[in-house]
Amino acid sequence: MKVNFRWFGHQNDSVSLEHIKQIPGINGIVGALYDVPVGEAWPLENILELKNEITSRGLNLDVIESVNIHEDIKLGLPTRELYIRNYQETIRNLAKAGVKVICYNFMPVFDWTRTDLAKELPDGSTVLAYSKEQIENSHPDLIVEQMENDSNGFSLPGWEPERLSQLKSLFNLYSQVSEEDLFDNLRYFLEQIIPVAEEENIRMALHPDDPPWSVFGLPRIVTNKENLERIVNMVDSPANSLTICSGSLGANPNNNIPEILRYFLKRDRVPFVHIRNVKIYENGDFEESSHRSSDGSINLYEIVKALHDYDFKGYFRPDHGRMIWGEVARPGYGLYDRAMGIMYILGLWDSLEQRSEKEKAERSSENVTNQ
Ligand SMILES: [Mn+2]
Repeated sequence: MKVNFRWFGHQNDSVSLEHIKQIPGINGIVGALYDVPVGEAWPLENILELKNEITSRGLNLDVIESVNIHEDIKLGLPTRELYIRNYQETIRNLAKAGVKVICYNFMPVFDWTRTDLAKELPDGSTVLAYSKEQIENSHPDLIVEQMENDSNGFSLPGWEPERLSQLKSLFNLYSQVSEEDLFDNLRYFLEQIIPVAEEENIRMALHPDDPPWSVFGLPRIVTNKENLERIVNMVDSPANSLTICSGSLGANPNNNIPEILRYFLKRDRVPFVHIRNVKIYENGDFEESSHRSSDGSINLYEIVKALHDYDFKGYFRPDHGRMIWGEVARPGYGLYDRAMGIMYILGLWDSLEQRSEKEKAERSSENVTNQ
């Protein structure tokens, strides 16, 4: 299991590579180019520049998150052909730079959605939170405005201004797109992307929708085990894989994350895992919590146990963290709580490792006695 940490580049992140390097067990950075408009091909030169910056600090750049998908692809418009060609070129360029996994999502218009980016918990820490009622009584424009105002001056990943400037026309276009259409448009995309990923030894890792249900009436399909299964079967290849994100899928209590994880690990469709906890309420609200199992609704022990049982060799990163100790950072992406999350996950992993070593030793001594 390779420990990774998301980083937004030296101009866009409050956290430095030097500090990330000091997290025990760290292997690499989950990075991206943030100055290429959605839909354009990522220039090799810029990718190599990012890679050199990261590898010169002794860290790897094996995982990219995200290469965002142009809305025309999700909408199935004729103009998608150009954007799909550009996406293929991005895959080839990333492969040239040694990248192994590309995380992406297929959510119409909005990326992850929250109603509060700094909800205060009783201990004084703040977290990202979602109020169902607030979404139901709000308007997309208001949510966009609120996200911008609450972002501590950082741009939010997935909330690129150029995409959101056309909110109204996008909503009009999506009013004609059903969930079945969205499945068709994803299939069309995968059929052209996956052969290129196979050729280039890259694994595409689709991230679940966050939250895993429709917001503002937009279609959403990457939401549960059944749909994930349908998607990996669309193009049956290990290159057509998943990012299992415990917090995104886990916001719906019907999603049994350890079970889903085991199912797709068995099929070798999980090159990348996002691990975080989330506390869900009966009324459909949820808030992010510390990684510790007892602080949220998800049993992280069972998640790490599933990874350990399958001898997981892929990548994980702590997903979001709380904002603690007065840190000022991009909401969800401070250093301290994410680093603590890594230590918790590694603690679980190491204890499982010790236990299986001990069991192995006991078995072999039993064999000796039996002989
Ligand atoms: Mn995630």
